[in-house]
Amino acid sequence: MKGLIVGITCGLYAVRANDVVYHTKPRGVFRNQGVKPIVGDIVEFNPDEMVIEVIYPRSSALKRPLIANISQIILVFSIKEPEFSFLLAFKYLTYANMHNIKAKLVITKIDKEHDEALIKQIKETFTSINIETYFISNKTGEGLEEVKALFKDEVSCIMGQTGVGKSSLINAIDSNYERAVGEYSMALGRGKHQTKEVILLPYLGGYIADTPGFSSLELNLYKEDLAAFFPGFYSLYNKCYFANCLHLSENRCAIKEKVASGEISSLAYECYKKLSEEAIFKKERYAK
Ligand SMILES: Nc1nc2c(ncn2[C@@H]2O[C@H](COP(=O)(O)OP(=O)(O)O)[C@@H](O)[C@H]2O)c(=O)[nH]1
Ligand SMILES: [Mg+2]
Ligand SMILES: [Zn+2]
Repeated sequence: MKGLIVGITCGLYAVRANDVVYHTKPRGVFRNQGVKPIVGDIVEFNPDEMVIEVIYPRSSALKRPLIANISQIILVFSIKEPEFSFLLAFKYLTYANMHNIKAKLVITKIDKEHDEALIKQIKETFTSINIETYFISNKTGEGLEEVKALFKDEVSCIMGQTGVGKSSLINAIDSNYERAVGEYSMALGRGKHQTKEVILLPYLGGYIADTPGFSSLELNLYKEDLAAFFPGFYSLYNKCYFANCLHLSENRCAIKEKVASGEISSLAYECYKKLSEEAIFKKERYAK
């Protein structure tokens, strides 16, 4: 029988097929081959023996969160508590680009007192690079209808730091889900109660993944990947004079020209420089 892995608990793989969930184990042969099924895998399993026999090829696979076959990433940030970060938004968007998965931005907690100029700046910055951006409140319901529609027929992975309101968003768009909601702790600077596992919830003909938040430090990007996949850079990448251009101190850099002409916002470029500074090289640049 063909099914979808929707969760993993205590070594058992929950496989959903025809609206029934089976608790299965992978065949021993996978272990010998060093292959591990992950949430999002489409598998062939034997419902009598409750064993997974085949893992179908993945259309995409992320390491953080560990999940396969998603069709879009819904990046969740809050306007406050924790503060919105352009730097982090660009980091996550680069990560999505690297995996060739489309991403959309959802900003929560707009019911909290906030700076309207910041909202305007977020809107301008991201819509100018064709990232759909939505502002919502999980508390008052503002903006939720539009965001609900984003999930139709998609396998969506909700990503974002702990405490931004990922689980609250899932609960707000469907009251059948009772995802554990944590508090944002001022003292810890993050959410207190954390979603611990990756889980796929059926929704509007597709699935939504609720995931544990992870620290941005765990999202390691290399300088080369940033240079190629930073939002807005990709189509220009081959236009720089140097093939391995990092768009920093190099001459005849197509990216820097677009920054100078205003086609790439200086805010985006400042974030790029900072992320590149923090990142390490993937390869030794010059062979000895
Ligand atoms: N005021 C307000 N609080 C929110 C909103 N969304 C989430 N919260 C609160 O933020 C905290 C963290 O939410 P949670 O859903 O657990 O975040 P997660 O870690 O991303 O899953 C909880 O105290 C929620 O009640 C919102 O839109 N407005
Ligand atoms: Mg959560
Ligand atoms: Zn360049």
